[in-house]
Amino acid sequence: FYPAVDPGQLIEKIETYTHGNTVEPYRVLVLDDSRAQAKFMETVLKKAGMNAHIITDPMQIITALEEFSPEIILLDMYMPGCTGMEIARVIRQQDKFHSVPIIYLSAEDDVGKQLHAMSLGGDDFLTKPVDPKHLIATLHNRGRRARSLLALMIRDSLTGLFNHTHTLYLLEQEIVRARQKDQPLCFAMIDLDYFKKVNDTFGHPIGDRILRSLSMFLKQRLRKTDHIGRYGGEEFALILPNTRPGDARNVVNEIRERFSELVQEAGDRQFKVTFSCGLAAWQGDSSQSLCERADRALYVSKAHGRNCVTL
Ligand code: GH3
Ligand code: MG
Ligand code: MG
Ligand code: MG
Repeated sequence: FYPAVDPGQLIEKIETYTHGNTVEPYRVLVLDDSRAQAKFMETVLKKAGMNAHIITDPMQIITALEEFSPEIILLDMYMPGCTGMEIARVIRQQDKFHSVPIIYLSAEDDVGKQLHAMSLGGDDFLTKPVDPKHLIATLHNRGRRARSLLALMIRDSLTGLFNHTHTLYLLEQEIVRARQKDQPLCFAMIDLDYFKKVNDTFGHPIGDRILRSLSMFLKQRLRKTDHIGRYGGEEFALILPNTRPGDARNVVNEIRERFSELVQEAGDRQFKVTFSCGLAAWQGDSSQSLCERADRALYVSKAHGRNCVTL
């Protein structure tokens, strides 16, 4: 059935359906042992503006996950040597792909078997022959939802900065990149000074407002390629790729000074807030060791009277 349909005829319908959206193409991994069907799927997905990666051998799944990092997975149910359900289980075992949408695509029309397959980690079941419009609509909906969930998962809700987990993930990534490109990398830990007193004196909502304003302040003053995370309560982490230690110190020091001069307001009361910073340059060590060195430098800044940067 599949190869008999001219994918060219589908373009118009699909384009109407996707409203010519200009979202970043969804990365869709397709596993189907039938080369003809896989090829057909590839054509349909590409016409719909998706980034399709096709495999026909189930043994390639691990490599494909690793290298392609799909956002959605389309799985055939019956293949020689294994079933789609077994593949779904392998995918679900990996933390990183725990919530990636898996859509079965099969000629299996026994509802009991379909439900069983879905109970083993699938999110949808589309019966072949599938209407391409239906397929593309399903992929768009699943993809959009997966992306918005992911965006929520990696951010801190108060400040909109990256959360602790994602900050550490980014640090790992940047260490890999710094090693590959043989570039410098700096990591900074920022901790607001006497913040408990700020809360006690002016109230928690004012404290929250200051956390948000420091976040904005950091965003405005750092480069697009830098990463800013809320490491903990009143602690922030800065990842500064391709930055030499001396330059990092100058930048952070200037931010520290400007921030310390901002006049904060609580009703008719005015006050100032400062932060301390510990900075560490990557020395080929692990992310954990880099964090520990930044943390120790932060401790030194606190011991030296706060409102300063230690490298
Ligand atoms: P130091 O200069 O030694 O860092 O003193 P500190 O008071 O900042 O340090 P401490 O760790 O004792 O207290 C941190 C305070 O930060 C505790 C808490 O009141 C405040 N804090 C942590 N998270 C939040 C938050 O989400 N909102 C607000 N308003 N305050 C927070
Ligand atoms: Mg098959
Ligand atoms: Mg603290
Ligand atoms: Mg503090």
